[in-house]
Amino acid sequence: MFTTLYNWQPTIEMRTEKILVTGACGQIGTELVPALRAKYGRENVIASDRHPVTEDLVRDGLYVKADVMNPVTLERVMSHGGVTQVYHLAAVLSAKGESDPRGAWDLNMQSLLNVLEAARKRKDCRVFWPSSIAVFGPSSPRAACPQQAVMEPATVYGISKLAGEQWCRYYFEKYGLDVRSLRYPGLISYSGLPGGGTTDYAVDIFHRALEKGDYNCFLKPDTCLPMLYMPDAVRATLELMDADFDRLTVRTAYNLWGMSFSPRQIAEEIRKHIPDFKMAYAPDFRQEIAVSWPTSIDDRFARRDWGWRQEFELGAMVSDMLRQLAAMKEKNTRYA
Ligand code: AKB
Repeated sequence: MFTTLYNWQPTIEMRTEKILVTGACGQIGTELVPALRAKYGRENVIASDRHPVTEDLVRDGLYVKADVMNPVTLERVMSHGGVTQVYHLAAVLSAKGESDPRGAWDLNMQSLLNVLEAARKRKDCRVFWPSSIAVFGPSSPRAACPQQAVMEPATVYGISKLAGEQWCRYYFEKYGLDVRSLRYPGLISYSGLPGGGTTDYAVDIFHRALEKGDYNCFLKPDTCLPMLYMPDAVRATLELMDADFDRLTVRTAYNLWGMSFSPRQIAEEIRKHIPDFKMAYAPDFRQEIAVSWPTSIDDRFARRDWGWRQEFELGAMVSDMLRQLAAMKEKNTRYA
């Protein structure tokens, strides 16, 4: 026994990851932070945002109010926390970005450059940054849009994501910074609410269906878009960040896909659970953004390089969303 212990040598050097999540109170952060805390330990994950905080994020672990637009603050937080991984989620989304294109560009680009630069200065710091299907535009293939396609985005958000992808690749090639990225489709979640996206209807619809039994959709009934359920999105993010460095062949951002559906199709699926659910349509400026995006995505590079497989299709996602939201409502009523 003693000899065995005496001879024991660790085969790989283990290091404790220290993680910083920016934009932690947004739609992705609200679900990614708990997943990271479960995986790495709550003492090793710092959630940060410049907005008022989500209560759970503060109660359940480390939280710092910080503005990622300030490079000095960012570098200080990273160095005090001994950060080895950054998940940079802060961004202005597609629809909101169109009301202030310059502001959206400044925030999306400057914050990314601040993160890339701060990570480059640290030794061995890995970065995750979300890109989006918004990098594609009207001239991209509509169905099964490939990893490499014509990209002429129609929104300032899309332009910033496309430029951001090139910055990520540049930092990888020029400085060896290990930046990893996914082109998320529309994300559907029950904990975090989206804010300012074109695909937000696919989340809002559940809240209205449960509260009022109806929904007035801002897209036309047959506008089909690629989507992904948040549990799949969180898993994809963790899997990409864990993937073998040598297997990654895409250093811009990986195409990612879960399912595609139109407002009419999701309404029909909701009606299987809430038969009286009523849907009306009042398309606005977001319709034009939606039709500039592909209807489905070819994610074979993600499947090949790091084994991506989605779990949820439309039916399973709708059942789970309704079950989770009903459970949350029940809990809030009980403890209110
Ligand atoms: C949006 O609608 O802007 C986002 C996205 C597709 O990136 N959900």
